[in-house]
Amino acid sequence: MDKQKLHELRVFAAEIRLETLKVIASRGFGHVGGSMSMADAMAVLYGEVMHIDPKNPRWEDRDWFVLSKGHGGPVMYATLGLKGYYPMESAYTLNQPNTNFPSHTDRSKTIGVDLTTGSLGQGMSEAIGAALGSRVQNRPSRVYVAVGDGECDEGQIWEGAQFAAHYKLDNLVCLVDNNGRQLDGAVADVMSHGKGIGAKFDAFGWNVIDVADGNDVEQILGALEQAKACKGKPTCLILNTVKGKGATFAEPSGAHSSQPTKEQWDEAIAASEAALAAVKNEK
Ligand SMILES: Cc1ncc(C[n+]2csc(CCOP(=O)(O)OP(=O)(O)O)c2C)c(N)n1
Repeated sequence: MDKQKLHELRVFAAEIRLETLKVIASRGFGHVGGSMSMADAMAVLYGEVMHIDPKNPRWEDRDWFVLSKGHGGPVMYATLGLKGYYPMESAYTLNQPNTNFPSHTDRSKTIGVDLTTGSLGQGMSEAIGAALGSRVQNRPSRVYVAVGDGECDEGQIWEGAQFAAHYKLDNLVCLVDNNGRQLDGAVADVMSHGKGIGAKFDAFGWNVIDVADGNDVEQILGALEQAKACKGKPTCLILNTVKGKGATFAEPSGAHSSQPTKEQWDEAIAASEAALAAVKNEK
């Protein structure tokens, strides 16, 4: 794999982490955990894999991204801002009155958000509709949907999984943010997934790829390339990630949402800036 490209993607992921923190810090509290775990996948999707045009966000032949775990809005706002969909600073109004950056992603408010989410499970169905619609209209668009492992408790995920396999939607990729935690504890304690989420998607007829380190851009990129080559079935990536990855106050506990003190915010942002500088210096 192209070393320079991987380096760029690592830098982009570190930038996304820093901006995600800044976006949430502007409000003082929010969904740090499930935003930070997704930063690397966002970097690979928006930095390399997806066909998009930030100057023409509703370009009809674009690839689509649906953050079905819509509470991770800040990581999406960081990514889109860094890609130039809007000035990054405008997202420092997270969840404030009249903002275009609500805590959960909303296509009617934020430039570059393809579909509205927040009620867990629904984004999967929306993404499937987009993938089927794209095929019916003979468009080249591929659709990427990110779901949480806690979100996979929703029956709607599995109705969608059955539908997508039946219609052989090979233009659909579901990325499971398998960080092991949901709102009020470990996924295994709240509602265990038996033989695992990957085994379930496999049973529904999907192509399943386990990404051992879902915070490693090289592994994510390799898996997304495999997904593109798979014909006749949708692909599911199990991204084994760390909730809160890179946030000094959230990573140790894997907290779902956080309201740190000013000192904790300052410490986290300084650490994230240092991490970005270190990645930039890597060969
Ligand atoms: C239908 C529905 N039920 C409950 C919620 C409240 N809720 C928001 S996030 C969350 C936990 C999600 O856990 P997971 O999917 O693992 O997200 P992650 O750990 O990746 O942030 C819950 C229960 C919701 N948004 N929608």
